[in-house]
Amino acid sequence: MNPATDSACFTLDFGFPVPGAAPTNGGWRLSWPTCLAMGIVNVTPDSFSDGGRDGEAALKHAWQLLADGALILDIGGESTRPGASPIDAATELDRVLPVIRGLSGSGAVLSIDTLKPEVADAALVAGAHLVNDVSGLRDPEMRAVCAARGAPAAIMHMRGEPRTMQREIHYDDVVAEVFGFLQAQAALALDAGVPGVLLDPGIGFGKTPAHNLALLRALPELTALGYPVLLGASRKKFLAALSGEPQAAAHTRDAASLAVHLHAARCGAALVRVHDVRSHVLALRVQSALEGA
Ligand code: HH2
Repeated sequence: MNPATDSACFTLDFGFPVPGAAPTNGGWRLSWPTCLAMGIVNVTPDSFSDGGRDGEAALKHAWQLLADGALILDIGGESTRPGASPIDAATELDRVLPVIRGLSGSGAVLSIDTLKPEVADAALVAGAHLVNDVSGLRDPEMRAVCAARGAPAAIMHMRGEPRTMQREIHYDDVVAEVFGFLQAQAALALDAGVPGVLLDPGIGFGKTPAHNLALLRALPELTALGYPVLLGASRKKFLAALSGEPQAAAHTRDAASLAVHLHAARCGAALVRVHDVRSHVLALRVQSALEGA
């Protein structure tokens, strides 16, 4: 199947029942026909575009994103913006668990955005359905948690760690290195028993604007690998320069984000991770109609 041109059907496998998923031999499968939105729910004081949200505000925001048409909500308690300092697992759990518990049983598909296996594990027990790991399941313990709980994972490429990732960035061949890493990590995860994976090139994570552009232009090569692809460019800094307004604040970058995400959808991406769900859902529907999907 070539998701860029066929009437695509994206799938993600789970080891337990998930809202909207159908039973398969030994598991449950979530299927969707065209690129859809993963809504960002940051429960952080310091996220780069929408920090400052406490649990109650995050829950309200999450309900709005669902009403706006998000397929999945991605809930995060630790900012991974360039230069961000790490926090401990207890603090992260204090932030995300009330939101996950508040949404559990609501019919929403929930992703936990974390680097820590212990946070992923507690979030899955509390009602999350999949793990979004910006370090790409490099920690074998993270693969073990996902496998043991039957949770699929989003594998993202990041060079280094958030605190230092934008320093001295060098790749010999960014496309080959990033896509090669994702393919290798997908194989490791599936071998470890993780039921399904999404691949994400990690826009802005240890990459210059030129690296981001190269990866975006090469997206058809990533979708051709056959795994569902997730892309997150929402409000990221490189968009300000690309759109000719280098000083533009993060919350004014939604139009630029939409342009990148429509490109991703045309290249066969399965999901786009976005702040402004409503605009993306409407634009993706129009794009599908234009393509006759
Ligand atoms: N980007 C961010 C966080 N998590 N996960 C995936 N899979 N892909 C991404 O591109 C990605 C991600 C950073 O964005 P945001 O959540 O808005 O900011 P912060 O990390 O400051 O909370």
